[in-house]
Amino acid sequence: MSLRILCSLFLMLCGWARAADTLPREITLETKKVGEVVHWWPEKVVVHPGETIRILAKHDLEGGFEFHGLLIPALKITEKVDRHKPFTMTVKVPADLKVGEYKVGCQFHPGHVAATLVVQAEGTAPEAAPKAEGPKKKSKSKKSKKQ
Ligand SMILES: [Cu+2]
Repeated sequence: MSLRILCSLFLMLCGWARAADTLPREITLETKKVGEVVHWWPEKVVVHPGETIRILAKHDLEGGFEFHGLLIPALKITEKVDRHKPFTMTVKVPADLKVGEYKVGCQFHPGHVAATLVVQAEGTAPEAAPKAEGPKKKSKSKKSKKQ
C-alpha cells in the first residue's frame, strides 16, 4: 500500500472520530410494561452538567394509553409522546444543574413508575453517584409476568 493511500485513510478516520465527538449523545427513552405498570425505560439515564444530548422518545406499547407524557422538570421537558410517533429533541443539560437524581415521569398518568435522571460530573464512575435522600419506592414484582 502506498504512503499516500495510508495517509488519506488516516485522515478519513480522524474525520470520523471528530464527527462522532461533536454529535450529541443520543439517549432513548421508551415506555415499557413491567408486570402491570408502565415505566419509562431505561430506569436510569446518566447525563453530565453542560452536556448536550439528543433524547429519542418513543411509545410503542400496544394496549393501554394512546399516549404518555415525558416529564423531566430538571431539563424543562414536558412532552406528549403519541403511540408509534417517536421523536427526538436536543437538550442541553444546564451546566449549573446539581449532581444528583431527578425524576423522569409522565404528567398524564402519575401512577407510572418514574425513571431516574442521574446527573453526574463528567468522568465519574457510576458507583460514585450520590444517592438521593428519602425513601425510594421499589416495585414489588421482580419478575415480569408474561402476557
Ligand atoms: Cu403515561
